[in-house]
Order: sequence, then C-alpha cells, then structure tokens
Amino acid sequence: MNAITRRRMLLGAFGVGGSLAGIVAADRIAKRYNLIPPDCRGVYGPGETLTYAASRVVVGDAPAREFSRSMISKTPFLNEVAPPNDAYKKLQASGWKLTVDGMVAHPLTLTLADLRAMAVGRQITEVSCEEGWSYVAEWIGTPLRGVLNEAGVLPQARYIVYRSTDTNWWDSLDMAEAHHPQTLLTWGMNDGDLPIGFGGPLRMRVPRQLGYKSIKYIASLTATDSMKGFGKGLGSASPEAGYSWFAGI
Ligand SMILES: Nc1nc2c(c(=O)[nH]1)N[C@H]1C(S)=C(S)[C@@H](COP(=O)(O)O)O[C@H]1N2
Ligand SMILES: [Mo]
Repeated sequence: MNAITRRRMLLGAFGVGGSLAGIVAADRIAKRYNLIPPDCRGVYGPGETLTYAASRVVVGDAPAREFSRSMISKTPFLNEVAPPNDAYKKLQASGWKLTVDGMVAHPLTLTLADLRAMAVGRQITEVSCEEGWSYVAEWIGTPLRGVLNEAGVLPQARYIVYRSTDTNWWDSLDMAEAHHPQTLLTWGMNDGDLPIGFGGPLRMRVPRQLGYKSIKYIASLTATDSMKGFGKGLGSASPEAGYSWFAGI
C-alpha cells in the first residue's frame, strides 16, 4: 500500500474525509494527547496535525513491514548524494564520532566501535522515496533507543534531533519513533559495511516513514522538549522545503 492510500485510509478511519465534525473531533484528540506536530502552523498545518494524530492513534507502534532475504533488491536504488564535503572528511579523518547532548543525564561521544559494541538490530525493510521509487535492503545497526537509554533521556524531552554532516540535512523524531525498535543507527547493509553512497559510515533508518527521514552521515543527536530554535522551529528542514515533518507510511 502506498503512502497516499494509507493516509487516506487513516483519515477515513478517523471519520474525517472532509467532514467538519470529524476534523474538529480529530483536532480535539490531537490536543488532548499532545499529538500536535512541530509544523502545525501555516496553510497545511491542520492537515499535518490530522495525519500525524490519526497515524499515532491508529497505527501506533505497528512495525514497518519486514521482508524475507530473497526479496532484498539486487540493485538497490541509490539516490543522488552530494559529494563528501569538508565536514564529512574531517569527521571521517578523526574517526567518526556521534555526539549525544541536550536533555540527557549523560552526554555521550560514541565511536563507531562503541556503537557496534551495543545491542545490534537487523531488519530487512524498504526505503521509499516521496518521488515514488523504493528498494529493499538489510540494515544492520544500533537501535536508537539503546543509545538514548545509555544517555538517559530526561522525561521532559519530546524530540530527538539528528544532524548530518551534509548541509541542510537534519530532522527530528518524536519519542514514539525514536524509541521504536525498528529505528536504527545503521552502520551495516546487506551483510557488509554501509557504503558511503547509502549513508556510511552512519545513517538513521526510520523504516516507518518516507525515505527522506532516513538521513545519511549522522554526526549528532540532541534531545529537546521544543523545536523552537532548531532551524525555523518546524521540526526539520523538510517543512521549510514544503514536505511534512511527519512522513509515516
Ligand atoms: N545526507 C543525506 N541524507 C539523505 C538524502 C540526502 O540527499 N542527503 N536523501 C534522502 C532521501 S530524499 C531519500 S528518498 C533517501 C534515499 O536513500 P537511498 O540513497 O539509500 O536510496 O535518503 C535520504 N537521506
Ligand atoms: Mo526521497
């Protein structure tokens, strides 16, 4: 099922599909359960809130589909990436490190070896681009929640911000997505190291959302209770470019 169909279904399940009463009811649920996305303002704001709140209530923690080994794509679709920039080269040369800061009890600096020494997660899932293509691969990495537990995320934190060495590639996840067992700080792909084109040495894989949330070349994480002060405060760079912060599929 593609993202659009799934979203229509969700909205249908919420009994909205254009009915004002439905929208008002959904809006009330969104407020009550604190399901207001950071990009809730502006022309598309109410739609964003509906999609996000409906998905969190209806889909909940349901996992993204996992595939069998025989369904791994022979030629995974490599989206065009910018050539490695100075920030990438510098981090690579000094030994890649992931910093974890913000609303945490113990700020961390983790090497790739530190990450590999933690509990390992594996999944055969699909990367789906908003442009319509997709492919299946095996992803091997450290579940983000393991890192968050080690850092001791404070209870008042609501989002985990993650940043790439690539300019303008940063995003954030709510706590449900950040702690979801399939959300993976990925360092391996199809039983080898993660190739640079696919985000190596470290990529955030968020298989329950569209490909653009799976940001390559991750250098830092920050726990925060508000997205104010991060870019334009909309939760990620995507809404600044016309895409949704929440990209559930
Ligand atoms: N740093 C960085 N991460 C990125 C991108 C990018 O250009 N730079 N493209 C995103 C988009 S739009 C998609 S659909 C997926 C594509 O992943 P792939 O190259 O493995 O197919 O990566 C995402 N992560
Ligand atoms: Mo994409």
